[in-house]
Amino acid sequence: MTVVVGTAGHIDHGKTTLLRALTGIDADRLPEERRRGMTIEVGYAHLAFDDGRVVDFVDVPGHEKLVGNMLVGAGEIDAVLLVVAADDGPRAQTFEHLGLLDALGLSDAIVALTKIDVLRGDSERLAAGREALRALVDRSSLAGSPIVAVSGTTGEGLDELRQELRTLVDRVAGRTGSGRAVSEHPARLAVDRVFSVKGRGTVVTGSLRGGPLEVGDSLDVRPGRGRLRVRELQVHNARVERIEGGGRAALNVVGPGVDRLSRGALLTADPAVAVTRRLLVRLHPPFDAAPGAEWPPAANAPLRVFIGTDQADAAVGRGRTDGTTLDDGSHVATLRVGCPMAVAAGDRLVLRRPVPIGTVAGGVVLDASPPTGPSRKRMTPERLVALAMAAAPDADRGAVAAARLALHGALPSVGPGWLLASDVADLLGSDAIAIVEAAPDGIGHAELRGDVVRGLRRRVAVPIAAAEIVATDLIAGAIAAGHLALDGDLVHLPGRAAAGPSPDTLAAMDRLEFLLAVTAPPSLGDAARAAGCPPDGIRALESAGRITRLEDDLAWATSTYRNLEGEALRLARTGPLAPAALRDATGTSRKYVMALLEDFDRRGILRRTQAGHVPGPRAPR
Ligand SMILES: Nc1nc2c(ncn2[C@@H]2O[C@H](COP(=O)(O)OP(=O)(O)OP(=O)(O)O)[C@@H](O)[C@H]2O)c(=O)[nH]1
Ligand SMILES: [Mg+2]
Repeated sequence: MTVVVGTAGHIDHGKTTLLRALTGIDADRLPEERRRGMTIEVGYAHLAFDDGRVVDFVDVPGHEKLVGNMLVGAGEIDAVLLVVAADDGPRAQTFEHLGLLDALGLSDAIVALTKIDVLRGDSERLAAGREALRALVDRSSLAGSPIVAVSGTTGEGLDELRQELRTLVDRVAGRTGSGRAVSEHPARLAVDRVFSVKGRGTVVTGSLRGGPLEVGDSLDVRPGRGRLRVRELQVHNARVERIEGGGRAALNVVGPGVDRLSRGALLTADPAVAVTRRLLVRLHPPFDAAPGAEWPPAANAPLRVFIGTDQADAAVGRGRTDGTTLDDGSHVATLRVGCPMAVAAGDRLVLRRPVPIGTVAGGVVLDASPPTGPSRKRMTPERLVALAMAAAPDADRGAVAAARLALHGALPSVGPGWLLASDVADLLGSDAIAIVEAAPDGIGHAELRGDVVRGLRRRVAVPIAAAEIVATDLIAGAIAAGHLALDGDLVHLPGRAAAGPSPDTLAAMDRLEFLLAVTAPPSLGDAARAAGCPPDGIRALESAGRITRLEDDLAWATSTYRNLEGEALRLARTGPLAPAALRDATGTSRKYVMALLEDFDRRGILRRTQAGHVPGPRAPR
C-alpha cells in the first residue's frame, strides 16, 4: 500500500535534506534549486519498506512567496511530515503551512524536529523546543501527532522516524480502507507536472486517487472536453501495466488536446466530477484565526480558492439563500469561481485572501453543482445544514443522496429517468388533480402533461425533456393510484365520466367525418382545420369509432374505410392482390394503398405473400 506524504515547514528548515537522508533521493532536481539551495518547484522522493509499505513524498518549498506551489503539493496528499528546525523553532511559514494543512483538514502527520545536531546535545533546549511545538500542533487538525527529534545531516533519529512512518502508513490505510484516499471512486489524477519526452510525447504526473488504472484506459480531461488514452504508466520511474491507486504516478497520454494539458487539470473516469463555476462548500475558520477576525468571510470579497492542484479567483456568494452558519461555527456558503474548475463533493479546499495575504478559511465541497434557476429558492438554511451534516465523514452514504435531492428538488437518477423530492412530487400530484378538477369535460392527456411540465419547471431546474418524462410518470402514477382516470386520450376524475363534447364541437365532428368520407382523403390536420374541429373532437370521433386513423395524419371515415376493406378482400379472393390493382380499383394513389394494405395485413384481414395479398386468417367469411 502506498501513502502520499507531503512535507511542510519554514524555508531552510531542512525538509529536502531530511528526505534525502531518508530516501537517498534529492527532490531538488532543478539546476536553479541546486544552485540556490532552496526548493522552488514541488519535488518527489519515495521510500519502500521491505514489508510492502511505500511512502511517496511530495516535497514543497518553504519560501513565503511560493505558497502557491506549496498548495499544489499539499492539495493531493494523504498525510504530512511537518519539519521544524530545532535551532530556530516555529517560524512564519511553519505557522502558515500548518494553517493550510489545517484548512485542508489533514490529520495524519509526523512532526520532525530536525537539525538537532546543531544543538550539540543541549537536552534542555531540545525539550523546550518539543514542548513549544506540541502546544502549537495540538491547536490544529494535526493534534496528537508524534514529534520525532532527528538530524538530516548526521542521521540521528532516522530509525525512529522510519518507524513512525510505518505507523503512519497503517493509520492512513486503516482510515481509508486500503491506503487510498478515495478507493471506492474511479481513477482520478490531479495533474501537477506536464512535460514532453522525446519520442513518447506528453507525460503528466500526479497522485492517483481512486483507481485502478491500466495501460490502454481512457480518461476524461476536466475542465475541457478531451478524452485521452493512457499509453504508458510509470511508478518510481519503472514501467507498470496497472496501478491499484494511491501513490504517485506518471502517465504517458495520447489523444486530442494533449498539448493543451497543464497543471491543475484533472484526468478522470469519475462521473461524479463536475466542471463548475459555482460550488456549495462548508468552510471553517483557520485554527489560528485572530480574535475578532471576520467570520464568515465577507461576501463578494476577492479571494482565491485552491482545490487539488488547481486554483482560481473566487468569491463567497451574498444572496439570502447562499449560506448559513452551523452550530459548530462552520459556514455553508456558495462559492463563485472565476474560471471553470473540475471538482467533486468531498474535495478539500483552501480559501486565501490577497491583501493582506493569508488563509481565510478551509473547507470541503458539499455539492459541485448546487441548485440553479428556480431550484435556488430551495436552498433554505435547514436543507443546507442537512446536507452539511449528511456529508460528515461518519454519516451514512445514502444520507447525502437524500439531502441533495431535498436541496435540488429533482436530480437525474443513477439509471434512466429522474428522481423527485417528495415535496415536489406531492405538489405536482395535487397540481395535476386540481387541473383535472377544473376541467369538467376532462382534459387531454398531452395538455395535462404540458401543464405538469410547466409546473415542475417553475419549481425546480429540470431540462424540458426530463420534465416530460417525469410528468408522464407522475400522471401514470396518479392514474394507477386511482386519483385520476383515463378514458381514451382524456384524463378525468375517477367515477365521473367525461361529459360529451359541446354542440359546436359536435357539429365540427360531423363536418370532419364528412370530409374524410372519400377514398383519397386530405390530411387529417388539413381536414380538421377546414372543419373547425378541435383535438378533443378528433379524439371523440376516434373513440366512437366514427373515423379510423392509420397514421398520425391519415384517417378515413370508418364507413369509407370499411368499403375499401371490402373491395380489397373481394379482389384478393379472386387471386393474389397487387397494390396497383387495388389502386386502380379504388381510384386512389399508391400512398393510400400501401397504408391500407399494411393495416389489413396487421389486422389479419389480408396476408401478404410473394405473389401478392391473399385473404388473411381474420378475413370475414
Ligand atoms: N546541521 C544541519 N544542517 C541541516 C540539516 N538539515 C538541513 N540542513 C541545512 O539547512 C539548509 C537548508 O536545508 P534544506 O533541506 O534545503 O531546507 P528546506 O526546508 O528544504 O528549504 P526550502 O525547500 O527552501 O524551504 C541546508 O544548508 C542544509 O544543509 C540538519 O539536520 N543539520
Ligand atoms: Mg527544500
